[in-house]
Amino acid sequence: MRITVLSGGVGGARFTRGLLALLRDRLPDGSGGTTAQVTVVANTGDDLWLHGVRVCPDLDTLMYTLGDAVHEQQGWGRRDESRRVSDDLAAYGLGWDWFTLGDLDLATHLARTELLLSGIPLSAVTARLAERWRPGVTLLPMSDDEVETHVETADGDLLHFEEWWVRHRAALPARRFVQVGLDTATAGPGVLDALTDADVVVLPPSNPVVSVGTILAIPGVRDVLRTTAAPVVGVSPVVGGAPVRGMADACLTAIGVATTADAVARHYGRRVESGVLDAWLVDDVDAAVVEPLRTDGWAVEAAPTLMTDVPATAAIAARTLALVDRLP
Ligand code: GDP
Ligand code: FO1
Ligand code: CA
Repeated sequence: MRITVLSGGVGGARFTRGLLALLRDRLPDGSGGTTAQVTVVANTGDDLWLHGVRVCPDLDTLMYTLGDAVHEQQGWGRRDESRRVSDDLAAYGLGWDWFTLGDLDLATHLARTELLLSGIPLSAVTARLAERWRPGVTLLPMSDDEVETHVETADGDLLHFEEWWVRHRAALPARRFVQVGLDTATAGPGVLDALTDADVVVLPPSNPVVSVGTILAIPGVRDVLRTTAAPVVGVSPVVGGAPVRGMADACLTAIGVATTADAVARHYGRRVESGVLDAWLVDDVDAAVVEPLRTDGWAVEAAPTLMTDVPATAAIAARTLALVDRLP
């Protein structure tokens, strides 16, 4: 079975970790792995140059989470991290005091930068770094071109997404999101094929605007997603009218979408209309939206969707895949 996941960082990585656990149980290959092949198409819109190194937050959260090296509570960066280099850079008045590059994390950025500067594209660099972490998936950047999400604030400033998200905690009202570089970007190697050749495509509980939305904006992705023979199923990142973590509500508000499990579904849209989804999983607390969505033709189910640990997430992944069986 070939499964393709469109992912941001923490939400998509944790979902994918549970999906792999499920597949190892259901489709074991005898070595603790699975006969299923999972491909993750990762958002690279958060990426930035800092101190001369290329930082790829969502690729690194996926690589560290699936490689069992992530700082679990933070959801980003490495376990057992230190910040000696970052603190010493501050002594030179360099860097941002609100954005810390840990010492171990810095090794990843130095390795990636060295390989990029040698002329290797991000997709091949990612595959090289992933050899060390063995994430158990094929990890594909959405593009080998730099496409950085910027936020246009109400007073017209254009901030890099990370500054808006981390420094300002998304508290500055955003007028719109701008993907700088999109006009000359192409989908990364293997990305469109991963959607065409999949048996199932999953939109995990990632940020619908700056994670999945960014990937969908890459030329060709939305079109291929709308036409692939694979069913496309999604999981709501909004539970009880709020994001489970982070500030996706500020992102949704910026694009005029309510922070509810059904508004996000309708924002993605059904493939039989002009959208990208065939089915949607909401949390039990949002069970009230099931009937109205079904009345509008949606295949939708309610289930527990809090990824409290790997077994719980494996159960969520099972309910997500089960949506396929209910499709007409
Ligand atoms: P980021 O790039 O690190 O922000 O991570 P993603 O974009 O992949 O995912 C962030 C989204 O995951 C947020 O909008 C959260 O609401 C959602 N999320 C995180 N944990 C959970 C969970 O346990 N259950 C559900 N349903 N959504 C979650
Ligand atoms: N998030 C923070 O809230 N504070 C930080 O200092 C920070 C540093 C950082 C360094 C490398 C990296 O890959 C991610 C980092 N993040 C930090 C998380 C980052 O903002 C998130 O991973 C996503 O970009 C949010 O979608
Ligand atoms: Ca992210």
